Amino acid sequence: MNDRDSTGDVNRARALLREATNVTVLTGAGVSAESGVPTYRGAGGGLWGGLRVEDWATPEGYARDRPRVWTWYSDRRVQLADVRPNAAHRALAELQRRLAARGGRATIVTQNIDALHQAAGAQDVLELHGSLLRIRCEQCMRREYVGCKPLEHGPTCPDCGAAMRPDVVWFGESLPMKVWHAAVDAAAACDVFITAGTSAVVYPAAGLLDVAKGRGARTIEVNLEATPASGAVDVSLLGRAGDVLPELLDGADP
Ligand code: BJW
Ligand code: ZN
Repeated sequence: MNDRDSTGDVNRARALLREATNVTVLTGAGVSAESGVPTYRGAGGGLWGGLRVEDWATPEGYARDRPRVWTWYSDRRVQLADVRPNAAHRALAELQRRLAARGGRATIVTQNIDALHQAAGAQDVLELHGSLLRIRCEQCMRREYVGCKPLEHGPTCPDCGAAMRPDVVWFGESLPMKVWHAAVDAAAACDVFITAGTSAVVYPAAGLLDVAKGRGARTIEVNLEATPASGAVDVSLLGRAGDVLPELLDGADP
């Protein structure tokens, strides 16, 4: 928060939140950065465990070298065991509680696969890109929670015998349809849409901002730096999510 108008902008954003009963928040890797989870791109990001996400988080990357991709996910899973939610996750869980207490609703839609919103006490989080903590069958619907357990290769499915894979969404793959539709509905129904800690370049998630705007929502961005969304939002707040999101809540209550 170091640009000249930052105090005025925070106050404008607080005023928007004070008026709102239905808020939708889209989060990205920047919201987990202060917990020590590396981002994919932008400030301080680019490499996840030494590998570029564009090269390996794809069906082609998996087909090219399954053991390597399993090790990559296994290492990331194990690292998550020592990771805790930060002030940004806690602020969003608090926003949900406050809005619910006054008959409203805050929906958290996340691109993150680290389950840190849930760990901070958030309810009904919509995980657009799956979860690092689950694996799923390549053939049938079976999903399994594996938590932070190391898994150096995929087990076979106890139901159908096919291979299991990480339950995440790779480039070129469909998002889980029920979750995606729920996210579109939440974006379409909100009075205020917040986009936080995302570079806003990965679709369809980045398009939720347009859905919300198209339905008349007021929009707020929280990020360390400008993104393609910055010019489209009503209020752009430059700063760390762990500082800015709690600040937005202070004084946003009637
Ligand atoms: C802070 C901070 C702090 C840091 N405080 N801020 C050409 C044009 C348009 C689209 C396409 C295209 N060619 C292909 C596509 C589609 C493609 C896509 O979008 N590609 C673009 C990159 C070009 N999308 C897909 O393929 C998607 N599927 C799809 O479209 O299917 C069709 C369909 C649509 C709808 C329904 C059904 C079907 C799938 C996308 C899957 C993305 N998967 C990944 C990997 C997950 C697994 C894994 O981790 O291994 O998801 S990629 C990676 O990027 C991950 C993230 O969720 C996602 C978004 O990243 P995010 O969260 O924005 O993080 P960063 O790192 O990019 O940004 C961090 C930000 O935080 C930065 O701005 C920092 O400044 C900031 N920051 N510290 C505040 N403390
Ligand atoms: Zn199966």
